Amino acid sequence: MALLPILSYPDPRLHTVAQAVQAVDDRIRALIADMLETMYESNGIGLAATQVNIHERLIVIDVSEERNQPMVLINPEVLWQSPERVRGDEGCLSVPGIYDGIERARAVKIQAQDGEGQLRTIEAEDLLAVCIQHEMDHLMGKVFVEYLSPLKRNRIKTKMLKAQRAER
Ligand code: QAP
Ligand code: CO
Repeated sequence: MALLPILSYPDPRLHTVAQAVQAVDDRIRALIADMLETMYESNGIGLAATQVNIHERLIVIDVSEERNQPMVLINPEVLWQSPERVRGDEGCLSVPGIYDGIERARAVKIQAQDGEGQLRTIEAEDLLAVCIQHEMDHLMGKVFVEYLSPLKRNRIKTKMLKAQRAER
């Protein structure tokens, strides 16, 4: 197991479109373990492979209070999304310290392979549904701040670049 470095916005690699996972083999199983460890260590509720610079369609999520319900989504596809939408504050491990309101479908039905490669259908609502949509956006190269106004996005970009410069 290993902690993986997380790409920080506005790193252009966050805009890479991920490719399908071809087989759930030892390499993917090791990646899943490392991504879960990285997500828990960072106190995140979701992490997409894109964020650790692996451009394959793999997501880990745990929205439970106890942090003991890991969920692995491989090659996820949306089958249905509710017309009902909700607005809630989102954050992102790639945009630390930034939270803002984003509108999303309140519920989604998705199909994905689990950590064993088994195809499953998942119906999700509320926080889990929002988290799945947020993470699936990462696989398409989209970061949540891109839903905000250009003014807000540019302020966030400047703030992040300044913080990254201070780190070095
Ligand atoms: C996506 O985000 C999400 O700024 C997952 O300092 C977030 O795990 C979906 C985090 C909210 C739905 C609602 C962010 C940790 C974690 C930070 C995360 C931070 C430390 C974000
Ligand atoms: Co994110």
